[in-house]
Amino acid sequence: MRIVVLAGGIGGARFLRGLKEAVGPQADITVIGNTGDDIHLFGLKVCPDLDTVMYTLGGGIHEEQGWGRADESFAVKDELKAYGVGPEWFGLGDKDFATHIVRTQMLGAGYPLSAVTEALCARWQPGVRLIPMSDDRVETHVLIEQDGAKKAVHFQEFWVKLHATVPAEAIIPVGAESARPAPGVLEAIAEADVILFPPSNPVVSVGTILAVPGIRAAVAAAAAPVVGLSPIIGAAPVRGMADKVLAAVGVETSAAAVARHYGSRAAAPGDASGGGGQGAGLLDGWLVDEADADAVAEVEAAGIPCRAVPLWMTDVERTAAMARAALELAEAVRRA
Ligand code: FO1
Repeated sequence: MRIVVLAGGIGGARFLRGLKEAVGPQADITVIGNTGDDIHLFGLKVCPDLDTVMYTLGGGIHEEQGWGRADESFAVKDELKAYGVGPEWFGLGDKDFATHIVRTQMLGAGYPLSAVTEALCARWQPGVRLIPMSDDRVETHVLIEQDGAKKAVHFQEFWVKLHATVPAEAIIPVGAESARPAPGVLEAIAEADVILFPPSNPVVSVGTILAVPGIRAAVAAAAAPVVGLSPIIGAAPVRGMADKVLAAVGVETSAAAVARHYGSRAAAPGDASGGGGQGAGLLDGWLVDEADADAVAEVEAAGIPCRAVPLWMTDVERTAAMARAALELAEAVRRA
């Protein structure tokens, strides 16, 4: 079975670990990774979400943190600080630096990011095919108001430095409008047997991937069923600060509102329940947590078959059960 997953960082990576456990080594999993979080620091290109997926599936992740390397040291960061060179708020460890040096060196030699990612994965053997959404530069910026003035800051500055404590007024995937899907992205979507949206951030992770021209349309037109898992349980994100960026796009922090935001593939064009106001909807199925069982009827009323199952990714076995539930729902809604 060919499974395509549109993934952000920590939530996407942890879901993928459960998915791999659920489907076993025979399954063919292609991960289309968000690169809107990418940042250039100290002359190096850092790809947090690609690396989080690669390290998590390759056994090198700092488990508690969810990003960066296990058993990390920070000698380079400390030396940079001694020179007065920052930013200090972004924690790049020594082992992690090596990844960014190799990536930047290969990019400088003319390799596209997709080829570089493949080369890095040759070391980590994540057991999936990891493709960046685009080889072109896309950088998510967040419009905020500070000291009475509006300004756009890099997503990492909003997320890590400001801890998303300043209201986000708009999310801008800079460069997305002229980016092209990386080689293999559209083909993987068209040839997939199942497409999954993991419980990643619907705005700055999955939303940014869908903002690359051609990807949203490919998902909407895919022969495979598209099933998503809610990143919201109750009125709060499973992890991270998804609520802060959902507000910026006018979406309530609830499992049902996120489903409506993605929209139903079954809804007729122009139907208010389909497409989140952005054209054709994307979902054939949606999973909410048991705590949100009340939302099932609301999601189904929007034309999206929905089931309530446990969605806390507390360990690999429970996450594998979530993945199985998503695949079962995909089978149940598969078009004849
Ligand atoms: N997240 C933090 O909260 N603080 C950090 O200092 C930090 C550094 C960092 C370095 C490399 C990397 O791959 C990820 C890193 N992250 C850090 C995570 C990252 O900011 C976000 O969680 C993702 O971009 C959102 O998916």
